[in-house]
Amino acid sequence: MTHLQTRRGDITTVAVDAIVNAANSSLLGGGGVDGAIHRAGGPEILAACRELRATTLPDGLPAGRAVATTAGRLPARWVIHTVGPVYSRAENRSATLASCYRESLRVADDLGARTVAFPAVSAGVYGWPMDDAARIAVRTVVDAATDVETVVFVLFGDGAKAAFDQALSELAR
Ligand code: AR6
Repeated sequence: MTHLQTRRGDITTVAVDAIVNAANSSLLGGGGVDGAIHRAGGPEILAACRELRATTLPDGLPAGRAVATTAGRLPARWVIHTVGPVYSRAENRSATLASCYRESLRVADDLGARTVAFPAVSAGVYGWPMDDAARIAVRTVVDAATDVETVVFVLFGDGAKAAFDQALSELAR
């Protein structure tokens, strides 16, 4: 069974086997956690992303999928890039958000990663309400069939940490 933890902080500083990036389909960088990961990890990560675009992912990475690269000079060994869905009131995209977590864990299993850190995918620029994003994240990781032993949700800010703690406590009930 996978052990779930929450922590407040900056995911680029976390020493786990793999950290997950909330990227966009281009894989060529952006703001938020994506910008922070590329800044802290250095140009090796972008070079690996460009290589993926030139080879296996000419059209980019679709929402709900995940792919791994080096973590450059980050303390983690790998970065697993996933693309969350943009939040929509008109359309329920929860299955795509759940897929980000499931696919990231599948990639982690392929790598042999045992400890994985996630940010709150889609809950920043992509506009997903934090409470709902947290519930989907926690439920999907708990239900996933994975060899990953520990998942740490690394949350930026007290509100995000409280939302994930609440989602975890709802599970326990
Ligand atoms: N460590 C942990 N969490 C962070 C960090 C960090 N260093 N920096 C931000 N967050 P976002 P999205 C939190 O916008 O909504 C990018 O431009 C942030 O507070 O990074 O999936 C990509 O290139 C929020 O709670 O990702 C895409 O274009 C959470 O991480 C787009 O944003 C996710 O916010 C993806 O948007």
